[in-house]
Amino acid sequence: MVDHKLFEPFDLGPIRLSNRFVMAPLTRSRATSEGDVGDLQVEYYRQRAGAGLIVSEATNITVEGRGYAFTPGIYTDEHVAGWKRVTDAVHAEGGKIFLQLWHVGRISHPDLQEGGQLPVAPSAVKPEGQAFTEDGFKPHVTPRALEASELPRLIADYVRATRNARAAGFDGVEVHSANGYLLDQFLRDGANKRDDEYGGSIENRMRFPLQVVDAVVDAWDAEHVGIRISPVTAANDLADTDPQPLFERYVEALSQRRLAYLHVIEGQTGGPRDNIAFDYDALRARFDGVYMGNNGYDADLAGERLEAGKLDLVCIGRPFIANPDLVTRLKVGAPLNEGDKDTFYAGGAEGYVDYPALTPEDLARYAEAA
Ligand code: 8OZ
Repeated sequence: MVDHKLFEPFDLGPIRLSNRFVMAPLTRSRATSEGDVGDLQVEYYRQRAGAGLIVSEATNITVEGRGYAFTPGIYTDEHVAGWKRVTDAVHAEGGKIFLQLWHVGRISHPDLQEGGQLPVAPSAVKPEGQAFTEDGFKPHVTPRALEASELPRLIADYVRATRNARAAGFDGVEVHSANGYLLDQFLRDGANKRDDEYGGSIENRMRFPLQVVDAVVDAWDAEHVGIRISPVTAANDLADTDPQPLFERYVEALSQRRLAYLHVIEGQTGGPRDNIAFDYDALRARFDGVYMGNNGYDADLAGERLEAGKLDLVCIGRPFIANPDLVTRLKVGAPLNEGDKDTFYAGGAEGYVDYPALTPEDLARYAEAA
């Protein structure tokens, strides 16, 4: 049975959500070459404002942090103006929206960098795989290892992006510390081979991500800052030799910061939940705050885990692509539209803003049957 508490309002600190369903950050690659958003994104996010909370698609905090063509930015005045139209549209529908702050680190390509420079990373370790450039997929390169003396510059980029997100009307920001991007590259030892105070021990590997979190909190406040982690996902060729103690320590440190929420991808991002053993309840126990569970959830699993005290918010990704009114559909038990994978990242309106919501007649029919 669906847990009805999922459909009731939830107070995320000072932010009242209309329900406990969160639309996951979903890269859709429809921004301009400059990272601007416009009419298409306004319509897309407006259609999905029935989620209790939307987390925006991952958004570049700077050119250096960009790893995929046609992803949006939050580092220019034009970016702020474009996003302001999106947040206004979501708010007009009674929704709430956080912006996800993104720096990809080594998951980039010189074609996406200013002056064709190398991508930056904690260490010069090349990931397997390919980058998505404006000319298609190109193999990743060996990144340039960041000097410790450069890190304040990156922190300043996070701070500027946070201020910009606030100016653009977002309800908060989510620090992207998952899926093999920059902060995750510092955390997990598959990409962090440093021998300074930013590498080696767990304490050292957490140092830069926590400095970023502290700076972002300083730039706004803890109630408006969430964070996303993915302890075992293999996305972007990243792994850690011993993730359980690493992420338990990280979550303890995050808990001390009193963040708005902890967003955890349980298992492989977009894949199986349980093919790698990991104790997520141990993370939940270490975080004194709102726990957002993600990956492969439907309303039944979310209801069960909410009932068992294992999550507060449930974050759903792909079903929101094809079902703008997903929460309504789950509530009335209506069938879900199937998403078309060919248009997930294809650009343009098709497969983006043309998935149908239920009509009032459909709704009446399902409500009657329920
Ligand atoms: C899919 C395609 C491109 C980027 C992530 C931001 O995994 C992403 C992403 C996902 O967090």
